[in-house]
Amino acid sequence: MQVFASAEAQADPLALLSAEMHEVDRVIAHRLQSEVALINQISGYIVHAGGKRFRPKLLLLFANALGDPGHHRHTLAAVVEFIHTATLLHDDVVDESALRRGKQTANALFGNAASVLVGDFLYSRAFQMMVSVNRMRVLEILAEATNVIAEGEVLQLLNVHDPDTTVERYLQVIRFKTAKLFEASARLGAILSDAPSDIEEHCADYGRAMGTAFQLIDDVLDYEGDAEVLGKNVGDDLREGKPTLPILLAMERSQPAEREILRNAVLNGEVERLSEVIRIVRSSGALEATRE
Ligand code: GRG
Repeated sequence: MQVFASAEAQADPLALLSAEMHEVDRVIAHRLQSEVALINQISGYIVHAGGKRFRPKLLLLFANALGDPGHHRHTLAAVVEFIHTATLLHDDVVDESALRRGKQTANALFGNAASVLVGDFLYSRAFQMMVSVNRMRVLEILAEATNVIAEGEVLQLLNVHDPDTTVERYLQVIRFKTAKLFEASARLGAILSDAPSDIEEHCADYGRAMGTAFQLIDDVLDYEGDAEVLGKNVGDDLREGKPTLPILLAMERSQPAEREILRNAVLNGEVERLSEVIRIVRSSGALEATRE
């Protein structure tokens, strides 16, 4: 079977995407609604806090490119954004983060309990919506993806404060916690288009590679000044004791004295010598190596 993109999608995929994202935002606003005012307040706050909507866009790009004939893609695009947002709410509680998307986190504003519970609301609302699409394969993909995301977070817990962790373990964490939802989003675009399995696998591979690169860049930005633009503070991961790829590569490349400073930074989390750590990571060439 050959897969054809619609003439519209071939002509200008990005223009089509921006029009479609209005529709996705409409679905998001509609499906956020709850009878409980506090849920509306918190979910409205986080969903409209300026997220980039990467995962819905990825799903729509593949659905359009492969000629999805139906109308479920807007629902599923909203579903992947809800799942993503639920994970962010939970993650900010786990990490005790104060900033997200350049604004105060929901946990900082509304407290941990409300944040976790609204995350549960968004996740279960996403579940209702995916069931309404009435395709078992869609359910399988999203159920597996959320399962793997949660596993990734638990694996990360095991990595935190462990300076002896390996690059392989770090890569597994980011494939699980970040790349899996990118992979699922791209794959769903193919599934909605009834693409043959080899095309579906190519889409999934692309999504996984993009998600992995995305998280690597996110981690690199932790050591660079412009991270503040993204609402992160330089050194956030380090303060949480997360040994990310730049740190692991810098350790491999450093002399014993500098390696000891990096090890202590990961072990203790609270980084008194942050500027020194940043200098070591930068001068080791680890950031450039991460980009490769
Ligand atoms: C609720 C199913 C469920 C699981 C909870 C806490 C947790 C398990 C998972 C957290 C996973 C996580 C936070 C991964 C990091 C993903 C990441 C790179 C987030 C930032 O993505 P952007 O930049 O965010 O796309 P915006 O703000 O643009 O939406």
